Amino acid sequence: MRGKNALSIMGAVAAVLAFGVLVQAAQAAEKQQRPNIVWILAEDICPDLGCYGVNALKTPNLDKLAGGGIRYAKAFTAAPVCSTSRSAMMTGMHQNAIGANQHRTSNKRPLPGDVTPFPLLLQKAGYHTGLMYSKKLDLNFQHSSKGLFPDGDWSKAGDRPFCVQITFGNTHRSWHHYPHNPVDPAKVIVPPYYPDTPLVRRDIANGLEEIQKLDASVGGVLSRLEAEGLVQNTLVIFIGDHGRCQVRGKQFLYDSGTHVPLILRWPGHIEPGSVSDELVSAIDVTATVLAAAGVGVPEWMHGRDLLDPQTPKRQYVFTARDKMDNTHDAMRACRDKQYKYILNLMPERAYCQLNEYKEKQYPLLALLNVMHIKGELNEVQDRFMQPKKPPEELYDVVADPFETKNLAAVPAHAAELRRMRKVLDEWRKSIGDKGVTEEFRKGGWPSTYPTRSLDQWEAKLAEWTRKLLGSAGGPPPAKHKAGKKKHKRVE
Ligand SMILES: [Ca+2]
Repeated sequence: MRGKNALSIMGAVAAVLAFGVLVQAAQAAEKQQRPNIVWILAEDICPDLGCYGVNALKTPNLDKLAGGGIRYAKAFTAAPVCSTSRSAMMTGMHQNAIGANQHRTSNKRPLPGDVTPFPLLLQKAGYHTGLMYSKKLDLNFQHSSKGLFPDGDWSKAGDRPFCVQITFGNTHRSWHHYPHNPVDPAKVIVPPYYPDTPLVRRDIANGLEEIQKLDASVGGVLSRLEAEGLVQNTLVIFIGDHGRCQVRGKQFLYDSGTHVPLILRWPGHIEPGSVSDELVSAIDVTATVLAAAGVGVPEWMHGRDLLDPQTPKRQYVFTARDKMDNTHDAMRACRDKQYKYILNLMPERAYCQLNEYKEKQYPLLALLNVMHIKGELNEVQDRFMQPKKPPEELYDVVADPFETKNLAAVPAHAAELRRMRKVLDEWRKSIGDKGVTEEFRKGGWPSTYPTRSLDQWEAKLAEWTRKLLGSAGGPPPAKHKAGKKKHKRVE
């Protein structure tokens, strides 16, 4: 009996061990199948890439990435500036719903309720989460960067699937000219709200040259994935953190401030060379990442899984702007495929009220101020330089992609105005938008406008002209240290 019992116990132990091995093998296989995620964020860019039809520059690496996956033609960030947009992407939530809507707020608060940054959800599911190339997070809520991304480079992931976030910062101001890889200023598109001058063309060309540099940096990451045999099981995401850092772009709710490139590549899951015309919010990328990792999209999340055909597509995207540095202003917007409606909650302030960052960084702001004060701008160009804003703006973004004809007061568009106004109002209620307090309305940097005298703006303009065009207004100086350096490969 004793021998028989011992045999049965040994048999049971062997069965348990065998079962354990099977479970481990199944878990290992599941881990193997879960994709790695490489989420690349580019600072301050609109879809100014070759694959988006822009011919003035060359972006072979991003074009190739799009050719291997899907390119979204109508992707928008939830906010037009770093910290609020990044807070929204980090949680998959509109920033006003989580108290993260004031850019670079000093009294950061914890996230409300169940809202959890996506890296923590991935960590629970066994993911390595790391920041690479840049440590930038820029979030408006309490967090610890070590807690969100403790693990660093993907080479340290071991047998875990990894999710790394990479920010490439060179498309942020200041922009430089790269003589070894130039963009011809004659080929750039000058929006009708800027005067067409050599300074304007040079500044736009410099921005595109920075995008070419960014393209090479992205190429470094893609080459490394190829060299390490990781392409097949990696979801690569490329997105802008908001629109371009230019007058009437970043900080505003026009497409130039919120329309971004978005490319996803995931072999076997996304048809190569796809182009989507659906409306997408950057917070949808967060949901897509969690779904791809097998975590699932939390119920509290505003974002939707882009790769789930069962999820209803968006009819509208919503964007919001509040404090920028210490410039107090507030705007809300909704956009469908044809119309954009902007609600200016502080119409009493100028679009170009004081913002120290922009006055230091934007050559065109000096040019526009000088020409405005001298009365040299046309009506479209001068509208952004007015001392007040209209309370509402409505644009037909198909007929008027540069958003220059405000239709809010045009009777023929009254029905669309009512519709968009209602949609925005319902959205604001649904996210608990607190709007503007009287204290906020009166606060911030002085709102007097113009912010400087003509003499002061002319001195600034002369300085920018010297920097961008050379002292004689001739060709730009062919010296910039970055132009001599090889692009740093991401290791
Ligand atoms: Ca940014």
